[in-house]
Amino acid sequence: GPEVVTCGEAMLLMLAEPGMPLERATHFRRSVAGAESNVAAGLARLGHWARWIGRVGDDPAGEAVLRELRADGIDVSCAEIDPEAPTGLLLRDSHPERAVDVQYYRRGSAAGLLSPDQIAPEALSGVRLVHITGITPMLSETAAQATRALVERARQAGAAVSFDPNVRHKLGTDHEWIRIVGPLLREADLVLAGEDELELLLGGGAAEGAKALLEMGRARTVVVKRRDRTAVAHSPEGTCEQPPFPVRAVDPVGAGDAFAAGWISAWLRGLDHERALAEAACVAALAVQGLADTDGLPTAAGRDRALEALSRGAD
Ligand code: KDG
Repeated sequence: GPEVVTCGEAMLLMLAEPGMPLERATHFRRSVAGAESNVAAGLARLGHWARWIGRVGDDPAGEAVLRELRADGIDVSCAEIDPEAPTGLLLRDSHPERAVDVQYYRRGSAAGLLSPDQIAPEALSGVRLVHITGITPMLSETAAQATRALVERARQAGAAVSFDPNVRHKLGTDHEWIRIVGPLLREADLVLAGEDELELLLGGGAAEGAKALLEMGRARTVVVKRRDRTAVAHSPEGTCEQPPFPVRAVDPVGAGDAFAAGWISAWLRGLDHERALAEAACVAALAVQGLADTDGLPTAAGRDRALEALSRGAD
């Protein structure tokens, strides 16, 4: 059975040719977007059995999304095709430095019709970790219920819960993020969050927020991705830091998902925090060198090779 289960919205991605602003772009490449399916793709590429749960529409976009996820080695056996609503679409441009222009066409999409019914206990049997992000509960009330059901089922299955807030301001107001996603953050065993996200969801500084989460007794590790791009792992054993690897970024979108996949893979293999952070930073550094969200994701051998080369470069 799968080692990891994740759940969210996978969308058809139309990616403008590099450097072109969205309103000027005429050539688009079709790919797939979605934070949770990106993490599943990262884990699958690294050699893990990863299952993605979600809904797409009964349309060519949905068919293309499922085919690409399958081709990426993701287990989509618990994904469903919804007869009522269309597959979500994401249009974006691609710039190494400038902020990326992301346009969602996802309101009323099939993913929002996700409900707790789709979270069958069998879908989680034997899994070691369930990965959730703040995006899914922000899609709709039933998707929020499904996310909470997933956490509950993870506990019943004895699986750990990892959580990335993935705050997307286009999906809700600050208040909605705090109200809907804040409680999920406090339910996670492993947290991977941006400095700004912890500030928003917990109030106050991110390091203090991380310590507060550990003191609540649920979280065992809180990884903070700081504004200066250093990643810091906080745990009851202490803290450990990883600066970013200096690489030339082609497209920064998907870096956080790649980081999460790298971290989770290391966790599944029982590695220590220092090594886990280095692997996560390495997978992220490789991901930003590719265009679409998942293009640059490495195999396990590719990660090990790159980590060796990057570490040598850092000496
Ligand atoms: O993490 C990358 C995602 O932002 C992208 O793939 C789309 O899931 C997405 C979202 O909601 O922004």
